[in-house]
Amino acid sequence: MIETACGLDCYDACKIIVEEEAFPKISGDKTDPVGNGALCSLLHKSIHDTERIEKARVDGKEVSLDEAMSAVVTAFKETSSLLWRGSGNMGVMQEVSNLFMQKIDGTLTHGSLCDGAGNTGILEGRGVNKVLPLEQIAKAETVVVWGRNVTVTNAHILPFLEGKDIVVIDPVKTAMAKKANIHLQIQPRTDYYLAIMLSRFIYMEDTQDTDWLEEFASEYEDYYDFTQEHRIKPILEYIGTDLGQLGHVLNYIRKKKVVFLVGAGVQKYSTGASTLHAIDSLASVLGLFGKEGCGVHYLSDSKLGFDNPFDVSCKSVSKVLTPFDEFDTVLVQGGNPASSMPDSNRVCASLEKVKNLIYFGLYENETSKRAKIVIPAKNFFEKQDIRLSFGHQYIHKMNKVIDAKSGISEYDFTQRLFVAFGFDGLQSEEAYITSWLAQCQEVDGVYLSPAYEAVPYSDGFGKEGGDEFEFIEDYDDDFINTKRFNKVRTSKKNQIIDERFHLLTPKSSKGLNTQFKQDNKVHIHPDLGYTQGKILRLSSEYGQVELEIVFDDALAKNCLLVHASTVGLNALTPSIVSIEGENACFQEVKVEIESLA
Ligand SMILES: Nc1nc2c(c(=O)[nH]1)N[C@H]1C(S)=C(S)[C@@H](COP(=O)(O)OP(=O)(O)OC[C@H]3O[C@@H](n4cnc5c(=O)[nH]c(N)nc54)[C@H](O)[C@@H]3O)O[C@H]1N2
Ligand SMILES: Nc1nc2c(c(=O)[nH]1)N[C@H]1C(S)=C(S)[C@@H](COP(=O)(O)OP(=O)(O)OC[C@H]3O[C@@H](n4cnc5c(=O)[nH]c(N)nc54)[C@H](O)[C@@H]3O)O[C@H]1N2
Ligand SMILES: [Mo]
Repeated sequence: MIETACGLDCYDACKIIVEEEAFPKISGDKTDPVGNGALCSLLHKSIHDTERIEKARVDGKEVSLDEAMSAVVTAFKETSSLLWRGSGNMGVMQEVSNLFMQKIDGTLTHGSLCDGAGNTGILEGRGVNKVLPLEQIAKAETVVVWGRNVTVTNAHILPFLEGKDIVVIDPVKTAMAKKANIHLQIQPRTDYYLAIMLSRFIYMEDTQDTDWLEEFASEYEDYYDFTQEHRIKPILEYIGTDLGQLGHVLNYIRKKKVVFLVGAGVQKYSTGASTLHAIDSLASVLGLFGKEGCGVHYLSDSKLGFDNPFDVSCKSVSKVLTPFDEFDTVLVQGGNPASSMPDSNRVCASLEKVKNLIYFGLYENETSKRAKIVIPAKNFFEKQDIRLSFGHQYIHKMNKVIDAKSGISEYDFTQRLFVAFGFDGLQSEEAYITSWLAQCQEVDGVYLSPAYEAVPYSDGFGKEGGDEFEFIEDYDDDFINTKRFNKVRTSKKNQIIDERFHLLTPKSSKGLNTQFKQDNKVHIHPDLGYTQGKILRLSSEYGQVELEIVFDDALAKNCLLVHASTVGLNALTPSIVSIEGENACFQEVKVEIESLA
């Protein structure tokens, strides 16, 4: 039996068991508290349905790995080099290549395409972003699923939600919303206001957790004052809800054990940090931190508590607005920026100007097509690694299951560069793996994050504990200003031919970001006068894409939904970063539509 873990970028990070020689047959581990023995279709896809890059390439010509690696060495002798790393493999060894970048005085990236805005909002309130253990979620009475599409992106959490009252807050009637006790189908980008309004009503009816607040968040009266600066009637209208609905929600969250499961969906906006800070502030008013069965579960800092041997001090540029063309050599490792970054037209033009674009990955994609040098990677069954998780405290050693037919691991890639440049200081692969594991808490043969606490924040907030929770006290946006988006152009013969829609870009059940299965559809409400199956042109101030129409009554009439895995989608999305947290703002855009043919 060989044990390993799934390296795909997901909350669940499941344990995998492979019988000796039985690969590609794999199974889950029934004793795994997270995966409970089940494995998802994406993991199976990653083994069975993908075409791997088998051969290295230079200038479009297939070459041996040695030849391609000498082209890489030459490329890194240029004056300026950048490493842009994606999240194709979540193993910690992905970062070993930082050590080489430091040696050549190269550049890395900062900021995030994923959870960075929300993470910053959490740090503002709590000081550290600790994971809420799944075992606490299991003890809740009510779970509020807030901008997370659990059945698609986090399916292994479902057993922990069984038998609970469920409130879903999502502009889309998701599968979970259909089963929930309440679904608040709010307008996109209004979660900050919703959290403020709920806090305000809790104060108004005097059901805040005063004992807890006195001890852990004593500025709560200032926060009450802040919530009162928000006018109730226009804001409820703007959110798309009313007092009656919010009264129902309060019945499920007042004086109960409540967990908020917050997803990436609420924070793909310039204001994403404030949204998480406001949601945490609401949780504090309810006294949900540091207690059994309560808390806020978001994408947590999986490296919290570790001393990371791959932490380096390098120059860095934005991960979201990366100026690729300012570098002679760009290494894209484990990512597909030509498709996954916002504003693809800008990104692709910039990538095309790079003298030496190196793509180091598993599959052909929009980035590999543009690369001068292509290096095939090994997948996570073909190398050893350590898997941390942003969704839970369990840590798995990823053991090698099979020998790769081709490709090179990140460690071997880095080691070859160290040798070619005559650098020293790289330890053995084994030494790094051991150093990560040695830092874990080990309980009955199970590894846990060094930062794991059964009930996080029970000693207060901040890095050392003992600090108080800091409430949100300002907001860099004005909901009235956001109306600049809502320019509706006149319709011909009462038919709406051109309106400005919100663009929702959630994850797809069939793909993992841009991997495996790409999509070509746009979801739209059936009552808008369009025809299913026809082609719709979507345009924003950044670009255009043409997609096939699918009717979807889970959407409000002013929203379009295009899965994040759709080719061409990010031509529409903006080159801006969030006000705080240096995050991409994929949904901070409105689009016009036009039916073709
Ligand atoms: N199958 C599959 N699973 C995945 C991935 C994948 O590509 N495919 N990707 C993985 C990765 S990288 C990540 S980061 C996670 C992300 O997983 P999630 O946190 O679930 O994020 P999303 O799927 O982007 O969006 C979640 C929900 O947010 C809703 N939403 C959109 N805008 C708003 C809003 O303004 N307010 C509110 N309240 N809700 C809103 C969407 O309708 C959607 O239901 O999933 C991981 N798991
Ligand atoms: N519009 C819109 N865009 C989005 C999002 C959205 O919600 N909406 N979501 C964003 C989010 S949350 C994320 S996390 C990003 C993800 O965006 P990226 O980080 O670019 O991830 P992927 O598109 O999945 O590309 C991963 C690539 O990694 C390679 N790979 C896999 N395993 C390995 C390995 O072991 N070694 C190496 N060297 N390569 C490997 C594969 O070839 C694959 O093509 O996308 C973002 N883009
Ligand atoms: Mo992500």
